[in-house]
Amino acid sequence: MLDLTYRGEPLGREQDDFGQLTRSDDCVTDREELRRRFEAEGYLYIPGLLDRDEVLAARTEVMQRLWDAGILDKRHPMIDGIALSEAEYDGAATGPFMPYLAKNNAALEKVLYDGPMIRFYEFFLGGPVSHFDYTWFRCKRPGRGDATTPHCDIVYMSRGTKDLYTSWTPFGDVPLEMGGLMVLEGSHRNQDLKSSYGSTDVDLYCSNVGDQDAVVQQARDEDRELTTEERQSIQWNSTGAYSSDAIGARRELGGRWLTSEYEMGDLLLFSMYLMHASSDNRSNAVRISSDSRYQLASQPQDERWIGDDPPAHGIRAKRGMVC
Ligand SMILES: O=C(O)CCC(=O)C(=O)O
Repeated sequence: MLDLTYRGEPLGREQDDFGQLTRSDDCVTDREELRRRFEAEGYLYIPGLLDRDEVLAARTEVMQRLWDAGILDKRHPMIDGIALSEAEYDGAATGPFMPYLAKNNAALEKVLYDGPMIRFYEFFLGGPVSHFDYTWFRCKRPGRGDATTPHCDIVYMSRGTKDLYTSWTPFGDVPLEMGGLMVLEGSHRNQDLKSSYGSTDVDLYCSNVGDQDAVVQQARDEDRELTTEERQSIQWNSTGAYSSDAIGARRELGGRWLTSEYEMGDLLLFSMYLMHASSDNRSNAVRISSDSRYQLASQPQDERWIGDDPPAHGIRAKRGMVC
């Protein structure tokens, strides 16, 4: 693990800087033990929980879309997901976050919202579950620009129950050099972090500062999104990322970055308060994965992520607050 990098810099130099995720495939039928581990670690890493053939079917659909979009190198089999080199790539994709890969993708929905995934959550949570309709999908191209910045999910989805769970699902094998997800050991138990950064909301703005309320209201009246300039002029409650530096975040907060070599069929689920990030993709293939959210059906949902056309972080989600 010592040669993992974040934006080109070594993530650590000592063995103590990194660790391996604890596996929980030994206790998937023991609810009490699952709950105990989740409370203690803030995550459950369950290799092989999902149906590998179903995951492969979803991968095939996503790779077809990336192939058609001109992101893959057509001198290699499509399913391998080999990326065009930086020099050959014409910038067809806008960035690593590509929710369109999840839209109208029945094979993906089967993996995420049916079968072993839902059965697992029903068992783990002890009742009927619901999930967000919105699915986050990422395609991390090789290079140093796409590593995920350290953050906790709560700042993006705290308007319903906080007893909410993220599933991070790789749609391909992810060797270490491909930059899979890593979580910051013990960060979910950091009370200072929880009550500061962890209690912010990226869609809240300061309504009592300058003319921000008027700017948001005008966009709403005109039924449009904020322009880049307008967005930049507003004082937001949170910018989302805890910092842009995974190396510095670990130094500040302590703990090790924990990760694993993931395989298709593996599931990593974690708490809203667990800090996570990813390292650089230093392979020659794209790393594709989704993140999806689950909760008990009886609890309130964050409406930004519900429905056929969810508000997401658009104008309908913005709310003023007195700062
Ligand atoms: O896949 C990644 O790099 C980031 C995923 C993430 O932020 C999440 O699952 O909440």
